[in-house]
Amino acid sequence: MLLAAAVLVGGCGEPPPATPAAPELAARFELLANEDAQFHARLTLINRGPAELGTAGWALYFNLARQLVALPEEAGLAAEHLDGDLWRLVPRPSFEPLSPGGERQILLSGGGHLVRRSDAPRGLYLVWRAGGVETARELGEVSVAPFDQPQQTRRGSQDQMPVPTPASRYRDNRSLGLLPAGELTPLVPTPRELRRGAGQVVVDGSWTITHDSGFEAEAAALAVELGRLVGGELSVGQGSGAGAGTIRLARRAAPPEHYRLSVDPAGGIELAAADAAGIFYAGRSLLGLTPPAAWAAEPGPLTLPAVNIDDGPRFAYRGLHLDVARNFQTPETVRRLIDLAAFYKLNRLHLHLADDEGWRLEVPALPELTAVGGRRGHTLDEADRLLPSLGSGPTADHLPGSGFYTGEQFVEILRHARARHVQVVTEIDLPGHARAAIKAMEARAARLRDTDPEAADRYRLLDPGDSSTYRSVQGWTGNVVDVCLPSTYRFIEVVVDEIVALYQRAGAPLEMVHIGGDEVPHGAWEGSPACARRIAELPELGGVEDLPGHFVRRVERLLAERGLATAGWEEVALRAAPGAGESSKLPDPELAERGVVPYVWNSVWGWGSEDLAYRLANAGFEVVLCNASNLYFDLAYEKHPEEPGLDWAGFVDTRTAWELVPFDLYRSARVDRLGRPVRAEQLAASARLEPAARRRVLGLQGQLWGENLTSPQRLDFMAFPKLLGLAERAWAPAPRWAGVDAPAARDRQRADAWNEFANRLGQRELARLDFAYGGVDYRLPPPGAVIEAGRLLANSAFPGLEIRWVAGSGEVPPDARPYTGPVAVEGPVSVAVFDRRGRTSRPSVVGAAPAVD
Ligand code: TNX
Repeated sequence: MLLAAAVLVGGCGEPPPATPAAPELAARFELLANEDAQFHARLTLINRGPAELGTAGWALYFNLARQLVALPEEAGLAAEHLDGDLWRLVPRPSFEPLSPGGERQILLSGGGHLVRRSDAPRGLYLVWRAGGVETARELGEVSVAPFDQPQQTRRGSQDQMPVPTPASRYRDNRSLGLLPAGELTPLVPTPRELRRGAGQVVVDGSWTITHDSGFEAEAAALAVELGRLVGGELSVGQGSGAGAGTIRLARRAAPPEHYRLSVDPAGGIELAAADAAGIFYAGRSLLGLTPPAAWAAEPGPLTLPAVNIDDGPRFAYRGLHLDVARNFQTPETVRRLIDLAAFYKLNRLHLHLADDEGWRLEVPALPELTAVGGRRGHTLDEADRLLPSLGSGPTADHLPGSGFYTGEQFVEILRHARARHVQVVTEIDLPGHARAAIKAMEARAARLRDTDPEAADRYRLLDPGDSSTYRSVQGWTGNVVDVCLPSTYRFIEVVVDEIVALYQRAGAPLEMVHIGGDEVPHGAWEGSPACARRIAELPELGGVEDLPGHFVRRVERLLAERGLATAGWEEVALRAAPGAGESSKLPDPELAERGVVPYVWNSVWGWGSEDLAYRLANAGFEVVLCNASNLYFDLAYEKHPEEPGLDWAGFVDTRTAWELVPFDLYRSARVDRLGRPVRAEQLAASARLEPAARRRVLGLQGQLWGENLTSPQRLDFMAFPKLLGLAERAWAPAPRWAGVDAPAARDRQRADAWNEFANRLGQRELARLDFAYGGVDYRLPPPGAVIEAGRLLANSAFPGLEIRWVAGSGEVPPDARPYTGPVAVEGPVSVAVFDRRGRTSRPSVVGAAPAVD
C-alpha cells in the first residue's frame, strides 16, 4: 500500500510542476539465513502502479543497521551507503525495467545478523526524477515474512539460545505459583520495614490534609492526587491537626528521602520526614497502598490497610535514561514518564538530547542546531535537514524523526520533574555521536560565509582540512567533533550556558552535565591539521590516543568554572595505557580527583570489562551502574523474532533488571548474550568491589536507547514492567538471597523472591498501570501452554494475569474463554494473557505443527 506522502525534495512550498506519475512500489522482505557473521535476505519489489520502473532516474532508499555486501553485476542494481544506516539501491544500465504488476527479487547480504522483525529494513522511499524535478515518495510498511526457521533466528554457530515456545514458557513459568494476595508486599519498591496493623482506613473527600511548614507543595499535590481517586479535592491547611479524618504531613528528623508512614484506623494517616522528598515518597507509598482497582473505577472512597512503614532508599541515584535523539519523544510523553518513574521512587531522568541522528534542545544563539539538527528528511546535502535514519522516511517535520524542545518546553519538563523530586541530567554527547551538531554548525557556517566570514567559523566543529577516515559503530562518518579547535569549546560554552539558564528559569537544581564521551571511532582526528599542531605543541599529548582525555579535561574545567560537575559514559574515565592498545585502558586517577562521574555500561558477559565499574570505583571514581546486560531496556525482552529491540548485550526482561546484584555483579550472571552459561571461573580474575568503595556506587540507571522507540506505545512496551525491576533494586534494601554464598541455595532463595515479586506485578501493580497516568502499554508476556493428554495447561509469567483461550491458531479475542485450569481441547488452540483493558499478549498457539507462538 502506498502512502500519500509525496514530497518535493528541498521543496519550498510551491506545487510541483506536472510530472509523469512516479512508479508506485511496494516491498516484501524475507530473511533467508544467518551464517556466522553474515545474513542473506531477499527484498522483493512489486510494481503496483501504471508506470514502468525504468533503467535510470530513480533510487530506492531505506534504513538498515548493517553493512551490505556489494551486489553482483547481474542484479542490475548497486547498493550504496549514504551514511549511518541509510542505504540506497540505484539501477545500473543492465537493470531490466520492472513493468506494472511485475515483481523483482533482490538478494541482499551483509555483515552481522538479522533475527527479528524489528531488524528488517524500514523507512523505504523511492526518489524519482522526471522533467528535472525530484520527488520522494514513501513506500508503505514493508511486509516482513515471519522468522520461523532456525536458520533465521540463530545468530551463527555459537548461538545456543533457543527461541521461546509455548512449551518452554510453560516449563519456565512452572517455577512460579499463585500466592495468596495477603502474603504479598503491597508496594513496589519494597520498603525497608513494613508492619501491618489491624483493620482498615477509608479515605474520602471529607478528609483534610494538614502539614508542617515547608511541605505546602507536597500537601497541595497530594490533595489533587488523592482527590482524583476519591473524587473532589481534599482540603489543605497548615497546622498540627491529626487524628481520624486527617492526613498529616509532619516534619521529623530523618536522613534525606527517608520517611515514615502510618495508616491507623484510630489515629488517621501520618507522613513524616525531614525533607519534602521524604514526604513525597511517603505520598507515593500511600498511593501505592490503594487498591489497584481504585485507579480504574469511578472515583470513590479508598480503603487502605492499616500499616506502619519506615523506609528510605538504598541508593541516592535511582535513574532512568531516555534517548530522545534517535527518535524524538514529545514533552507530554516525557512528563508522563517522569510521573511514572517518580511513582516508583526513581529520582533521576537522564535525557540524551543529542546524538548523530538529532539535536533536540533549542539554543537560540545557534538556531541551526534545531532547525537543521532537529529535522530529518530526504536530502543529499544536509543543508537544511539531516538524512533519514531509523525508518524516519523522506518527509521532514513529523514525529518521531523530527522534533525538538523549545526552551519553554524544556523548562516545563524541568519544573515538572522538580515537583516530583526528579533531577534531570542533561546529556550532550561529545566528542563522538555528534553528527547532528556538526552538520548544524556546517549549515550555520554556510549561512554566514559570504556576509560575515569571521562569524561563520566561530562555532564550527570540524576542520575542513581534516582527512581522517573512520566509521562509528552505527555506521556514521564525520560524527566526531574536532577537539583541537577553539571553536569547539566556544560551541560547548554557548550550549552549557543555555542549559544553565534554562535550569535557572525552572528553579531546578543543576549539579552536573553529562558530556557523553562514548564510542569515539578509531581513526578520528588522525588527519586533523589542528590536532597535529596541538600534539606537537603540548608535551602531555603523546598522540591521537591522548586526545579524548585532553577533551574531557578541558570540558571538565569549563564546567567546573560554572560550578558544575562532569559526568559521562565510562570512556571519560579511562586513559590509554602507555604503549598498550585500545583494549587495555586504565582508570585515569586525575579525573577521579576532579570528581568526574562515569556511567558504566559495557558489562557484556565474556567481553572482558565486566569489572570496569569496580575498577573505577576502587580507583576513586563515583560511578553509576548502567550495566547493558541487565539495565539496557532497549534490548529485546527475549529471543523471539516478534520482540522488538536490540540484542548486542543479550536480552533484558523484568527479572534481568530485578536480579542485578550491585555490589557483586557476577552474582547477576546467568547466560551470556548467546545463551551460553557464564561460568564462575570465567570471572575469577575480575576485580571485586572493595568494601571501602561501596559508597562510591552512587546507584543504578535503566537505559532507554531510542533506535526502536518509534512511538509512545513502543516506549511503554520497552520500559514497563522492566522499570519496576530497576526500582526494586535501586530503592529496596539488599535482598537476602544476594548475600547467600552457596550458589544452589542462592538460586532457590532468589527463585522464591522472584515468585513473590512476579505475583506482586501480576496481582497488583500491572492492574494499577492499566489505568494510572492514562494507562501504560506495558508488555504482556505470552503465556506458557502445552496440551497434555488432550488437555490444555497454561500459565503466566506474572501469576494473577488473566489467561484466555480460543480454538484455532489465530488471535485471541477479548470474549474468549477464561482459562481457569486444565481443560479438554481438540485441535490447535490459541492462548493469550490479557490486561484489564482488553489488551492482549501475542498468542501462544499449541496443538498445531509446527509450534509457533
Ligand atoms: C550503545 S552504550 C550506545 C548507544 C546505543 C546503544 C544501543 C552507549 C554509551 N552507547 O549509542 O544507542 O548502545 O543499545
